[in-house]
Amino acid sequence: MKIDFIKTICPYCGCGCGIILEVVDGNIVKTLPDKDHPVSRGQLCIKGWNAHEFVHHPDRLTSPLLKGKNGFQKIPWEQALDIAAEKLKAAADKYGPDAVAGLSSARVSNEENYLFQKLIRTGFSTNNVDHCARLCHGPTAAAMARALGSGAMTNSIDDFVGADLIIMFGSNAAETHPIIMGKIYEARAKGATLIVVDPRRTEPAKNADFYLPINFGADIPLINGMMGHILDNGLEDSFFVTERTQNFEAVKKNLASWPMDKAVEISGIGPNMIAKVAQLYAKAKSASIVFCMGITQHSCGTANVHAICNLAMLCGQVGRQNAGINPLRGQNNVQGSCDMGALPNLLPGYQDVTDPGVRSKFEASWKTCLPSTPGLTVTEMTGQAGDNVKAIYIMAENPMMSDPDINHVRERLKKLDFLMVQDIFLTETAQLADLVLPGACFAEKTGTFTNTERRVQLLRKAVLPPGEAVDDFTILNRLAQKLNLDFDYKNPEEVMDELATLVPIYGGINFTRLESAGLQWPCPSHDHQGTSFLHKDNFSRGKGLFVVPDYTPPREMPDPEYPLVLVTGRMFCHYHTGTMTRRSKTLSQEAAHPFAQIHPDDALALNISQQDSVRVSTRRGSIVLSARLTRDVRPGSLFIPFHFAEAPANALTHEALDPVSKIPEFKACAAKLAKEESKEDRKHDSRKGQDI
Ligand SMILES: Nc1nc2c(c(=O)[nH]1)N[C@H]1C(S)=C(S)[C@@H](COP(=O)(O)OP(=O)(O)OC[C@H]3O[C@@H](n4cnc5c(=O)[nH]c(N)nc54)[C@H](O)[C@@H]3O)O[C@H]1N2
Ligand SMILES: Nc1nc2c(c(=O)[nH]1)N[C@H]1C(S)=C(S)[C@@H](COP(=O)(O)OP(=O)(O)OC[C@H]3O[C@@H](n4cnc5c(=O)[nH]c(N)nc54)[C@H](O)[C@@H]3O)O[C@H]1N2
Ligand code: SF4
Ligand SMILES: [Mo]
Repeated sequence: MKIDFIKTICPYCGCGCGIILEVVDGNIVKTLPDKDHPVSRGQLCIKGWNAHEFVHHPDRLTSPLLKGKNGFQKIPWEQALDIAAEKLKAAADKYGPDAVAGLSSARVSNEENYLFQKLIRTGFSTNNVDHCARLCHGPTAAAMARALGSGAMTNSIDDFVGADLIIMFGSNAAETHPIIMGKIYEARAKGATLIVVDPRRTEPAKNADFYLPINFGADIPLINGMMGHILDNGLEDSFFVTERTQNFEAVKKNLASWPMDKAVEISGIGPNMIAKVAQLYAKAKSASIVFCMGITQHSCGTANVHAICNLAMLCGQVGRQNAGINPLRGQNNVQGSCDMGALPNLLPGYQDVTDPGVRSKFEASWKTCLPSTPGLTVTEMTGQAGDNVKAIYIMAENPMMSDPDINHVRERLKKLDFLMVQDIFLTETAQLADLVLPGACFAEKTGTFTNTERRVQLLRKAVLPPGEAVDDFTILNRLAQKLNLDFDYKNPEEVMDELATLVPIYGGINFTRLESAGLQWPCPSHDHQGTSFLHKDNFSRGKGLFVVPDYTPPREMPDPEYPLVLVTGRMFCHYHTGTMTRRSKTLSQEAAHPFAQIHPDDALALNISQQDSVRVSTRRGSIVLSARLTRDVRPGSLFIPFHFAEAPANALTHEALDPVSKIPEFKACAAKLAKEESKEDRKHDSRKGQDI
């Protein structure tokens, strides 16, 4: 018997915890926590502890699949890659370069993302490459890059422990970033004040010193109310505002149109509470803001993030070790996939594709001519599928579950000339594909992931992929050969070395230096130790920019026909479209079935009891799932996690987009609820009844 212990990184959330895979005779039998890991230090959440459970699942894709008249049939790799190259090229030749589009992924390595965007840009001469960051922290990237010069978390995860005050806007980190929540609780145990702003009474809300049950989409009014109070009472940091920022006068003028009673009316938070948290935040020695999808997934998402930046700059609570603005990045490698330029307007390292100087640097290295106009975003690609866009290559994303209004997405994807999906399972999206390529998962590859605190970390191969499945790095290289492109990298390390020459923030990073604890970018040179917090003496853009945030309410408000507000999001033991966690025995046992959180008053009015089958409908579609009655949601609202394919929340969601970042409004639309008279005996999960 051969036993190995392989140190690597958890494949789920952006905390980027260290795990050790125990491998017996080529099979992973256990996941253990890594005591030496700089972030997790021997701790993991339930997903991390069970990270190996999907790896050897019999549903794994084991060979390329081509769709024919009688469904999918297995084909050899050579044939699959020939078809892939031929079909993608045919679309570009017939309809022009922008008829091809690619979805890259926050689940795969930096090196794979780098190759993917290089393949799309150099292979088809289009910037039509994007990924799920668009659905996630797109507004953060847009607003923080504009206001501060960088869209990343300003501080490190450990820095939370030293903060005197932490205010969380729209983040349920106890379920979504559990290891970070642990650090926040550690700070609280040491005396820090915890303030939580969320329409739902989440676990962080229950453990907060001050909980603000805000109205949906009303964060700008709340923050404007706080800023008005701070200015009226002279609590601002005028030295910081004068020395380090610009355009404050415009924001100050705008605040004149936000008297306290207007902030109170729209946000639903009382004047004393607004005043109290404003004072605490302004007066704290070091205050840290945490924010997540409750802020970004709104049609005013970018403006929401500007409001947060304004508040922090007004009080000088940014640019210090324990004070900053911290968007918790969601996916294991979403920071990295953005860093790698899997974005339609930016080349690797956030270098603008419209800048001729930038383009010529990449053109010289890649020996090619690059397109200069920004490409399409995720939602634009699917929105234009069948019209301008004729062929889409999707690597490691599942838009048929994760995009808004999936009934519409399905219709659109079906209109394509060619859809190719590269995944580890036959997902809802892969089922629609003409060609499916079997990739390898995190445990079967080397490379790097960059976590939410900008820490670039090594991923180590523990086992072989199943059957003929091949890692995404190899697939991309082989496809590049078929497309006659000028690249064929020997290993991921070579990609990182090339990246370091082109991307200054990764300039000092190489695989050898990452061996022990990884490195936090910016790391510009080989003698640089990495950067734990940003914007110390200057903002990355020079002066911090105040921007007037235009408040707009959610695009679809409740009405007599659809009287409830539907919020969608996550729960602890499942991850996104469920392809991995729902194939984990342990995690599935924790939560096996889809449910909607409903307030008991709404349930009573409709004669709905705990665990009844209910139908939730919107103008886009309807789903049937089980009722979970809880006072954690407010009357007149529903919360549904989007992990369950049998009751997909995105059959209900709305396509309304934030005009700047193009993120969909996943966090609010109008819905109705009815008891479903079903004969079916619905199974119940282990949390039966405990919520009410
Ligand atoms: N277990 C688990 N962990 C995950 C993931 C997962 O799928 N499962 N996914 C990862 C990814 S990619 C991401 S992006 C993160 C997301 O992590 P989070 O953003 O923490 O998760 P969500 O459940 O989407 O939403 C957070 C909260 O926003 C609140 N909210 C809704 N509307 C508003 C509003 O108008 N204002 C305010 N202030 N709050 C509002 C919701 O009630 C919800 O509690 O999680 C990451 N971690
Ligand atoms: N209603 C609603 N919808 C949402 C959200 C919400 O809050 N509400 N949140 C949005 C957000 S923040 C996000 S980030 C998106 C996430 O949306 P997606 O990225 O589409 O969701 P995932 O389930 O993470 O999809 C990743 C896919 O990659 C595959 N995969 C995993 N590892 C590998 C690998 O190494 N190689 C290959 N080839 N495949 C791999 C998985 O099997 C899976 O099919 O969802 C968005 N959609
Ligand atoms: S907190 Fe995130 S990275 Fe850490 S073990 Fe849990 S899912 Fe994995
Ligand atoms: Mo996300």
